Amino acid sequence: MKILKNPAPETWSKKLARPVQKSKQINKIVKPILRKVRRNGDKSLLKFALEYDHVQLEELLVSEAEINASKAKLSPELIDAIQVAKKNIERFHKAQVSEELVEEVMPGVICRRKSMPIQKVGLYIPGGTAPLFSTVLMLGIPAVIAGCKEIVLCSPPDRDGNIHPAILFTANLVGITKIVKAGGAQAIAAMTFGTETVPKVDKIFGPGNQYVTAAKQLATGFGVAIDMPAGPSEVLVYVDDTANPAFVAADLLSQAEHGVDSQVVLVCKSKKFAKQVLSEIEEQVEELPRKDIALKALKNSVAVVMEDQEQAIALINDYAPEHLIIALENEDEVVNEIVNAGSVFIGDFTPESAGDYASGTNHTLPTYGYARSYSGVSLDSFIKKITYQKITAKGIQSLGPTIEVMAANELLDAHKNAVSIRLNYLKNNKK
Ligand code: HSO
Ligand code: ZN
Repeated sequence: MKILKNPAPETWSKKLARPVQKSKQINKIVKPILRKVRRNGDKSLLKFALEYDHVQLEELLVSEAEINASKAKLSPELIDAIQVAKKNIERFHKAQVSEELVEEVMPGVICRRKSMPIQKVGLYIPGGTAPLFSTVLMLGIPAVIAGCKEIVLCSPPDRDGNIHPAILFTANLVGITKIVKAGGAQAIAAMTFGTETVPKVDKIFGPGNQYVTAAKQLATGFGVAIDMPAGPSEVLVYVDDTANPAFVAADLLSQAEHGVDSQVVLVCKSKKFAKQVLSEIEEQVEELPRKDIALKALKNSVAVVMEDQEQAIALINDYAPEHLIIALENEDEVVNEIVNAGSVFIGDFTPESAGDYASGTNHTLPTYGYARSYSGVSLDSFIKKITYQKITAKGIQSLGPTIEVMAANELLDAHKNAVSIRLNYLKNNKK
């Protein structure tokens, strides 16, 4: 991890560049997968399971017996932990439910707006090196609260044809019953086009490797929405010398262990503090089972010594981190200046891990600078809003002339007539 001192604004985008993704080559592999699943449905899913997951599946759908057996495979403390996390995440996401909005904008002109669940959603949960059962909570809970009619979860099977029991247990706990053994781009293809087993969905959620990400992006070309464009995970930690270097190092490493292409950024006020953090990292990384991954991620990472607070805030807003940890003497004041970040963690005792697992906020967040324009997943991601209007006879009489004059000036006479015909009717049918 390099240390930069007071870098000039024009150098920020280059010096804090995220690792680039080679999407062209990936699309070359992913497009045929989409095509095959579209054409051959379940048959291709079974073939891809053999090719990529090295397992000959009998059934794509997880059986009730498998779901029921999952609990016994987990320790009681893990079951308790999942339940505590579920409660907090449920509470915070239930609080996001919004009331129907009704506004009589003029006498007799009533406008309403109401939330409607997206009817069919697909959740992708990666398998592989880390079974992300926490993501089942983060996506499944808001989907259920929103009232989505169909929720399907896809996750890759292991070599024995099983999905990790913690994923199955958590899915069942939140109320998801349709779980499919399918991973990678083929799972995304199945949810995009539908197969005999997998329903075609309206929106696809969830993290994944570059193939999954590319497939999700391609799915948008077939009318399927996605949660957000995804890139590797990242954290930016902004601290002063009052912070605890060991805490800071632990936070940076918690994000670095996610993947070799993760990026972590330290912004602090003195070189002395930066050095303390770096030596803490060196010590702590030795103990990590995912040390090799973390070390590679640290190569993409930087420590920035920024003496001027205003400059530091400008750099953070420019970078737009997925996760932002702030531990400063005047942290509340600085937090108010942040305009671009996925999720903000405030104070010495608020590690990013809290939001990753159990505090209640969602951990599916915009990476790669998308925090400038995207929100993280929340209840809103699973609903759309329908507007309604009802205009009375009195209402159209007062609003009608406004519409007529606007339509005439846009040279859209049929629009104008739709109003005039009614106004004339009312004039001729006065009681
Ligand atoms: N930090 C990850 C979420 C996660 N962490 C899941 C642990 N499990 C992406 O924001
Ligand atoms: Zn994490």
